[in-house]
Amino acid sequence: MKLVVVKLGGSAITDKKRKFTPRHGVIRNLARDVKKLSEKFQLILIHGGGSFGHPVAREYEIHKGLFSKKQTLGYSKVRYYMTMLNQVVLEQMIDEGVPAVTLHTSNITTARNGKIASMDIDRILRYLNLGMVPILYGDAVLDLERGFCIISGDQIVSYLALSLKPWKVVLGTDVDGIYSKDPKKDSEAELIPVFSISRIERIKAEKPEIDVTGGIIAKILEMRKVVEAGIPVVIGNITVKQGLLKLVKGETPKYTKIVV
Ligand code: IP8
Repeated sequence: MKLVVVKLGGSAITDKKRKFTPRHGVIRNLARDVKKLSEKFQLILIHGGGSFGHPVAREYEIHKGLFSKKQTLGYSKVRYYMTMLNQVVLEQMIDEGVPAVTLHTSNITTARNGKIASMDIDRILRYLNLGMVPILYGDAVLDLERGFCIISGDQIVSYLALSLKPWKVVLGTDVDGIYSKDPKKDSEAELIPVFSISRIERIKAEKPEIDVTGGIIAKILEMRKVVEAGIPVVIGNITVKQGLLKLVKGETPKYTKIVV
């Protein structure tokens, strides 16, 4: 079976404008797609933080590393709210009959200077080999230099992709792909069907204020090594019905393929 690494973006699975608000309908549809896909593909799911992880990480500046004792409560809170979001995702998967299993990122990952230093990939592979669907998520993790930090879902995606060489990487979000301008603010924004990482400076998308892991620009840069390794990376809308299903199968007319 072909392996597909899938990111369920925080902007798709949560309402980013309302703290701690999952988009239940979207998650349910995603679980249905995952159920169908799991019959043909091996899948690893990684979800983002959305309005669960980011506001708390930002409030306590967890992404900047440990510099004040007060942040330790913030670390606890990030972990708490991310587990809460993960439970919502996991519950829908299980309800749809997907044998999903969460590997809490923080428990299998160590970072160094804000980057993944090590991850227990063997554990992920063992679940895959049992025919299960591992789920990880962007999380607060221990950092060998900074005490702790935030590891984005995109970092996990690229780390796993480089280690496991999947057939495809699918980045699911709440818009059709990468645009010439911010599609939520500018009606003249045009979808870019093939986006070359070397032209990154051309993107006009503004960095969303609430995203501690750097928004779309960080996302694209994180994928550089993945596309350089020859692994196809596509980004598209998973908030529409069968959005994920079609993106994985390559049946969607609107999406962005990221190239070197
Ligand atoms: O939403 C970050 O993951 P992302 C998760 O994939 C936290 O950037 C805890 C903010």
